This record gives sequence, C-alpha cells and structure tokens, in this order.
Amino acid sequence: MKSNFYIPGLVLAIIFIGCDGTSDTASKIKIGCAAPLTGDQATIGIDMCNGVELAILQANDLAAQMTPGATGIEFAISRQDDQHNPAQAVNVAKKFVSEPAVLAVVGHFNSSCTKPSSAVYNEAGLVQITPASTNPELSKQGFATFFRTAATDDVQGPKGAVFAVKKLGIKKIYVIDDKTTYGKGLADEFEKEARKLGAEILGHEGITQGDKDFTPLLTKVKPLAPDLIYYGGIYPEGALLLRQARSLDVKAAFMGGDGIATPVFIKLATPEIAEGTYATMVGGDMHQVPAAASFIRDYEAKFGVLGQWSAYGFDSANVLIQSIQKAATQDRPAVLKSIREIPKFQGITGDIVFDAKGDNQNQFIGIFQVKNGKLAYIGSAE
Ligand code: ABU
Repeated sequence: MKSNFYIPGLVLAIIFIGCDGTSDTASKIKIGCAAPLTGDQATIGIDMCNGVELAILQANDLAAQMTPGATGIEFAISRQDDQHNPAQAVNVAKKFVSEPAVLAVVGHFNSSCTKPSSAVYNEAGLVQITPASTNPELSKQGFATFFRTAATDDVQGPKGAVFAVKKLGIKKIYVIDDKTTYGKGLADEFEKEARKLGAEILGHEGITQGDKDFTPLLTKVKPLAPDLIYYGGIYPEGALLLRQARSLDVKAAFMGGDGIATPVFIKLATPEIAEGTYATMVGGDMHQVPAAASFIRDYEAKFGVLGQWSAYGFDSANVLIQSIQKAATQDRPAVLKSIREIPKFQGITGDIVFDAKGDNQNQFIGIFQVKNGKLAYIGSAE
C-alpha cells in the first residue's frame, strides 16, 4: 500500500471573525466531489454532490454557532465533472491532487472512473470515499486511501438473483450489460448466483454506453421468451432498452441494480413503461428513516426534490468532515490516519464501519419496485 504524499506547511484554514461580525476568510479546506455533472448521467452526479454540499454547509453553520466570534475550520466544496469518462476522471483526480487545500474527495460515481483515479489519489495520499462505485475489484487494489460506503456488487448481484429466482419464481433469464466495470461485473455476479439457484440463463450480451438502438438484440431475445431481462448498467441505456423491449412486445419482467434505481430512470422510460421494474439499491427508502427527516427537509429547501444518491454523498462527506476535524494537523496523512481511527460512523443511510480494505462492513441491499410511477421500497434483500 502506498501513501506517501505530504503537503509541508499546509495551513489550517481559519476564519477570523472580527468584533463587528464581518468575516475575513483566509482560506478554506476543500472537499472535492467528483462525478458526472454534465451529460446523460448528470442527474445522479449532481444529486450526489448536492448531498456533499449540504454536509459542508451544515458543518460550517455548526462551527459558527459553537464558536461565535472565535476561530473554526471552514469547509468548501470543489465540484469536478468527470463526465463518466475514465480519462477525464484521471484529469479530475490530478487537479484535486495539485490543489493543497483539497484534503479529501467524495467520488467518483462510476466504478470505471473510480478505478483509474484511485491510483492517482493513492500516489498522492489523498483520501477518497466513493458513495456509489460498487465494483468489488476497486478495494482489492491495495490502496490505503480508498474508502467506500456503498455495498459491493458481489453482494448486490447475488442478492438480486435470490430475490428474482426465489421470491419472484423467475425461471428463464436473459442478461444484458453495458460492458462497463460496473455493469458487466454486476451482471456476471447476478448470473452466477441465478444459475446456482437453478434458473436458466438464455443468453448474456453486452451493449455499448451511448448507443440508442437496441432493437437488433431485443429481436433476438424476444423468441426466447424470457421471464426476466436482467440489466447491469446505468439508467440512460436501461430506460431505452426497456422502452424498445416493450415496443417489440417483449413481455419479460425487467430488473437491474443501483444504476437504474433512480426516479430519472422512470422519467426516461416513462412511468407507464417503467411500472413493475425491479431494482436493487445500496440502501433503503430514506423517507422511512426517522434520522434522515431533517436531512431531507434541509436538502429539499436548498436543492429541490431529494435525489436517490444525495444521502450517500451526505454521509460520505460527513465521514470526511469528522476525520478532518479530528485530525490533529490539517494535512493529508493526518486525515488518512484519522479516518482509519473512526470505529463506527452512524450515518443516515446506516452504520459505516470500514474494513482494512476500505470497504463498508455494512453491506445492506434493498429492493425497490416501480409502483404508480414511483420507486417503492419493498424491503431488505435476503
Ligand atoms: N453502483 C452504481 C453505479 C456506479 C458504478 O458502480 O459504476
């Protein structure tokens, strides 16, 4: 494991508040947020970074209330758009690394972006927490700076398969993935478990992100009459795939993972067509969590309707804020040491306890279904 970057003399960001109440911000500690912020996956990236920003605003407010007229750490967010492009993700990581005020990063969203960027962060000793990248290989790279709050796809895929085969009684499945680190990894894990449980896998094909016409593949799928199409990928292609399947009168149920578990999938597919779709998610329904009520109220007052990934960004940012506040000195190695020393963080999405690889020991997976045009939480996956 490598973690040898040190910023000599990086100064603790201090706000000097004068007797007249005016504030002179010398500098701020920055928490990066890296995600797709433009393009077809922008909604989930913006949702995630909005959660990060709310955590930062609340930490700043609390510090100001606790130490009126005194000094305290002030945080700021630096949002960077990786466009769900691995090369751009590396550029973003290098930008964060080059800026000494950035003490930690929430990101990236996509596993295919987190993978190459995690090497850059590790080389620089800059702590990274991904709230969303679920590919299990990410934490096997041996990077000391890598942390993740989300469950992994070697749990999500099999739990989805158990639900489909044992709970829904699905017998014949066609598997499709988007050939990304996330999509293929998740679909492979789902398929492996579904086979073990006795389901027949009629085929497994890959599509390409950005493609718009899936009718040749679906025309091949239709005569096989699957009970279920399982899709490993993200909502833009997932929604198109489902719409085109229904245009061809493919009647199979449709299921995917956390890449489609978002209201924007329903909007793109249309509520009528999305109705009945199943999706696993790395958490439950935030509206049913009493501890999340004030978060949802504050979030919606500032940003509008709560996004599916906002609470996960919020919790990840709060882990970092706590680590930075507890660090004796405000440099990157101290933040890394501090985050390793947190025994348990009680987040609104659940408890976060990091193992030696940086994965969350809490591997909760929830099941959602589109009902009446909305994502309805069915319960915890077995
Ligand atoms: N886990 C949801 C999609 C993000 C990713 O892992 O690529």
